[in-house]
Amino acid sequence: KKGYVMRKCCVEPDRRRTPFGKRGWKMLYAVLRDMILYQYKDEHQIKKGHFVESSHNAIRIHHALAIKATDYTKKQHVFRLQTADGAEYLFQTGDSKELQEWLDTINLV
Ligand code: I3P
Repeated sequence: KKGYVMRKCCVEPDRRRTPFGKRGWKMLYAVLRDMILYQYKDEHQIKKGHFVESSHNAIRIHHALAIKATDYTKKQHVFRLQTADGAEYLFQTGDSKELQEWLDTINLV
């Protein structure tokens, strides 16, 4: 599964709240492969192997949980991703079908 999404970091892998100034939404191209959610600036960066510049560009999905973020009302079609190490992200997808596809893919690996 791959596609453009918007991402917001909420909780860091050390379980601390993502610091102010790093909590913004960012558009990126996400690719789920081998239980890792890779994040690229755009689809053309995949072959070059250029990830987004951030400490969150390869999120391990093993024992992670993706749930629809019904408590987050500022944007539509958003899911929350909680990883095994305690990090937390919000991802906004294009529509409800995309949202469900991401949830199914992440939760079934
Ligand atoms: C954040 C940015 C986010 C906002 C977040 C801000 O600022 O404005 O859009 O989240 O609010 O901290 P920055 O870009 O400087 O990191 P929302 O869009 O969800 O409001 P938050 O601190 O309440 O998470």
